[in-house]
Amino acid sequence: MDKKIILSGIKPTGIPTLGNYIGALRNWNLMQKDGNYCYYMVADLHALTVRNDPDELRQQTRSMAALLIACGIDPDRSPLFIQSHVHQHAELSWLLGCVTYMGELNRMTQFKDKSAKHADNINAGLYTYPVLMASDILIYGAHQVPVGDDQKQHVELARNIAIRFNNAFGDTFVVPEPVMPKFGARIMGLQDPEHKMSKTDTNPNGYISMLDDPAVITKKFKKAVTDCEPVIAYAEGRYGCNNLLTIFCACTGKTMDEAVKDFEGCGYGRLKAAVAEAVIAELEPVQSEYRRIMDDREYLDGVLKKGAEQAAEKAQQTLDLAFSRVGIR
Ligand code: AQP
Repeated sequence: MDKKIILSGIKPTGIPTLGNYIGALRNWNLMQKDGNYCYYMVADLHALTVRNDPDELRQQTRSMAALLIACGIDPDRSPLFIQSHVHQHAELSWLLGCVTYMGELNRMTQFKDKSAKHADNINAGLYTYPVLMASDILIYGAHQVPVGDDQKQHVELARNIAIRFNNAFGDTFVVPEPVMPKFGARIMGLQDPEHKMSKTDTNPNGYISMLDDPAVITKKFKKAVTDCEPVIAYAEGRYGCNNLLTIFCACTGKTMDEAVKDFEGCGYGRLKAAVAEAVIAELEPVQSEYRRIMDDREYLDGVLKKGAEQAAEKAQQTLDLAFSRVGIR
């Protein structure tokens, strides 16, 4: 298999959820093991598109970096950095914004969703955030971007921007592709299983945080919304049940057929307890590794400093090329 350059990022808008973990984080770890060259980023600039508390953002940014390492990212092999520490992202974003059409940004479903959710703060950053995300990807020459289903549209926009820029100014950017997990590209909320699980859900029972303790996880699954059908099955329109089965498969490695068979003749109580157990077993080692890393301030600072230096070296090369292509340098 060809070795690829991969870029992965996550916004430090809160503690990541089980959705972030299944849809993204745990796959990031696997991708670096295939001999690919991976860049891992905590996207703090993206976190500013909704109102934020400065102290919380600082704390959540570090905490996110520690969680990424706890999920298996090896900073000795792959640069792990904070987005704002590599100033080149924001600079390239300006160039890319000049080849992005408003019509394209108007179509972004996440902008529509977030505008509805934050009607009192529909800022320009929220609107142009997919351009900054294109910059995050293109600046490293990433071939692949592992994402959950909700971010696929943004990676497709990055592709279009790269192709348009290359056509206008000559070969400059690698055209990236989104990579989605086989299972769990969209984990749904536990209280509203027709919408994706989100770390900024105002109802904490709607999501499993990666740092929830076992008792809380069990309680949240117990309260999960299902339906009145008597049989546990994976079927059209059975959002809550489908979601629990998907989480079960993602955490146990079972196929959907095997999972459905496991719960033949069982009620939702049994399914919910089994899903909770599988999730607790999956998250427990990550949680204890996280606590260990957070206790070692010097180590984490060192990792992030080195990661930013490595990332900036590559980012500057791409930025210089892009600037010279458009006639600025
Ligand atoms: N529910 C989900 N199921 C599967 N994958 C998901 N991802 C997010 N939610 C789910 C994937 O996680 C990666 C990092 O996402 P992000 O935090 O940078 O942004 P997001 O997609 O906006 O995630 P949230 O949790 O919904 O954050 P907030 O609440 O701040 O907007 C991405 O690859 C994403 O696809």
